[in-house]
Amino acid sequence: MAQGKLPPGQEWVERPIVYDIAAVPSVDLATFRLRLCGAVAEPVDLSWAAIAALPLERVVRDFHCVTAWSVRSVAWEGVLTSELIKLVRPGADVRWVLARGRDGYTTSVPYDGFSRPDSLVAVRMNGEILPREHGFPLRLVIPSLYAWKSAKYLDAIEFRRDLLRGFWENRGYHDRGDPWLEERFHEGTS
Ligand SMILES: Nc1nc2c(c(=O)[nH]1)N[C@H]1C(S)=C(S)[C@@H](COP(=O)(O)O)O[C@H]1N2
Ligand SMILES: [Mo]
Repeated sequence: MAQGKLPPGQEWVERPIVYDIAAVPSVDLATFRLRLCGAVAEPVDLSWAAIAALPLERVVRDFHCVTAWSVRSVAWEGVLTSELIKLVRPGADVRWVLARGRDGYTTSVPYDGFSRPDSLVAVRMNGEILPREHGFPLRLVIPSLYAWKSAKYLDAIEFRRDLLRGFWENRGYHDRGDPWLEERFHEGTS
C-alpha cells in the first residue's frame, strides 16, 4: 500500500483518465438517495442532507487503473466506509459488497478492501466538488484496489455473504484486484 511507489506494470500519469461504460448520468440532489442494503442489521437510504451530516475526512492516496496508469496523491474528501459500517452494522459473515452507479455500472469489492481505514465515499476530489465525470455527487474510493472498484455516481452498496460479480468482474477482471499483486484478470483468462 506504499504511497508514492509504482505497483508492477504501472506508469505515472498527471491526472486520472475518465472511463465510463455509459453516458454521465444526471442527478437531482433533492431526491438523491444512497441505499445501504443487504446482509446488515439496519438497512438505510441516506438523503444528501443525511450524508452531509456525517463526519468528513480527507484521504490522500495514489490511484491505480488496471489499464496501467497511476496518479500520485489524489486528495479525496468524504465519509469513511467505517462510518457507513457503523450505521448499518453488517453481519459477521459479510465477505463482499456490490457497489452500483446510477449509470448501471456495478463492481464487486471484497469486504476486507471496502472496510480498510482509507476507503471512503468521496464528495470532493483535489479540493473541488467531485467533478461530474469523476462521479458527481458521490463515488466510492478504494485506494488499495484497482480503480475499477471505485464506483462513480454511487447510488447503492449491497453487503453480501457471497460474490455477485459486477460489470468488469463478469468480463474477466479479477475479483479482488490488488495492484501490488497485479491481480488484473481472473485465473485462467487472458
Ligand atoms: N459508475 C461507474 N463507475 C466507474 C466506471 C464506470 O464506467 N461507471 N469506470 C471504472 C473504471 S474502469 C475506472 S478506471 C475508474 C476511472 O475513474 P475516473 O473516470 O474518475 O478517472 O472509474 C471506475 N468507476
Ligand atoms: Mo478502468
